[in-house]
Amino acid sequence: MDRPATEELPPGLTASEQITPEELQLAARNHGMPLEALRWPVTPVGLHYLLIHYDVPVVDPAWWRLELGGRVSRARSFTLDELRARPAVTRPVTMECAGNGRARLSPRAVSQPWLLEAVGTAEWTGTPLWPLLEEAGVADDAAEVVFSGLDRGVEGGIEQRYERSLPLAEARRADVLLAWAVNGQPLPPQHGFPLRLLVPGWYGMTSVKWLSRVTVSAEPFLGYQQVRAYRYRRVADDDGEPVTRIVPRSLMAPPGIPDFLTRRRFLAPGPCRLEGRAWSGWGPVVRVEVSVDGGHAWDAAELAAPPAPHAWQAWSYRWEAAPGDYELCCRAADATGREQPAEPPWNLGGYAGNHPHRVQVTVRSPAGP
Ligand SMILES: Nc1nc2c(c(=O)[nH]1)N[C@H]1C(S)=C(S)[C@@H](COP(=O)(O)O)O[C@H]1N2
Ligand SMILES: [Mo]
Repeated sequence: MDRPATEELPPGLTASEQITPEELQLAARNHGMPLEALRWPVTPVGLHYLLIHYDVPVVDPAWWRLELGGRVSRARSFTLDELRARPAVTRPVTMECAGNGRARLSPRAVSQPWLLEAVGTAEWTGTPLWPLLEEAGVADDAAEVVFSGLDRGVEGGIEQRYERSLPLAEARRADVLLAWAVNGQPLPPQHGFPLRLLVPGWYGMTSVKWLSRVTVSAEPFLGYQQVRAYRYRRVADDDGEPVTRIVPRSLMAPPGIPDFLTRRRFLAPGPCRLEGRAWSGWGPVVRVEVSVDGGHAWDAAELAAPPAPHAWQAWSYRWEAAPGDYELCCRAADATGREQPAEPPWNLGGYAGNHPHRVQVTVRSPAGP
């Protein structure tokens, strides 16, 4: 293969080999959503995945302010109470980490080693961003809006705050929120207390937590998380394309019961209802297919309409399970024609690895208690 060795890839390491202690350290901090939680339409907060680049900051609303400035006529700051007094909306949104699937790519980037669990759907409550910016008077030369978190760290050798930008046209969308609650509760520390950005349809890195500053800018933002991380690059010195919206994915709630260590599933022979969820940030999912033979033959699953524009859709499939070993698979396609390919294009950062989900199962009569 023509993949160059870089500092970001341990030489010769393939996905089947052991992950590094550094990857394990990240995996233990940033937990995924156990796939059985796909059975809930709205993910209970403690089961939603987490991705925290640096440390969870301790924030006291007594001193916390949201500063709004840059290319606006009236810069100002808001207390949490002032924001909460504004018109509020609540909507279910599926959030997924751009690195979901990374651990299975070969070779893989040494980073958070997600398998498939970096997803969750929560009901976020907040106030739309755009009216705040309009009230502040956005300058004619505005091009982007930069969102700064309170958390600091060192990444790629660079000391930084966690910051990301959005093009003005995206920041203007009515569904982009400044959110202070999740599933009806104030944001817990790990999800961005007291305030986070929420950009439905985009990968999670866009939804800046512990938000403290919103800066309208006439220039493209060149921060690390914008121009180094979250780019589709094949070689390290390539600028790459920015990672933006979520590509289609479907996951299956694992049927039956698991083996403790391997997670292989065991289920009894007979009629069985396979079920899961599917989503895409580009448009609604229009097709989910299931294979019970490792991806050779595919059959259409039943697919429910999305409960809201960027919330995952339930699917189900009736399977007559006969004794034997199987590899169950699912894959989704959205209304724009994007689908889950057998082999998604490899990239250095390990982003958007949306292989079909594969679940190993053994159908046999129950033994034991
Ligand atoms: N300030 C800040 N915001 C952040 C992050 C971060 O590390 N710091 N991680 C981002 C990434 S990569 C993801 S996938 C989502 C995860 O949100 P969650 O932990 O609430 O699921 O938050 C994003 N917002
Ligand atoms: Mo992420």
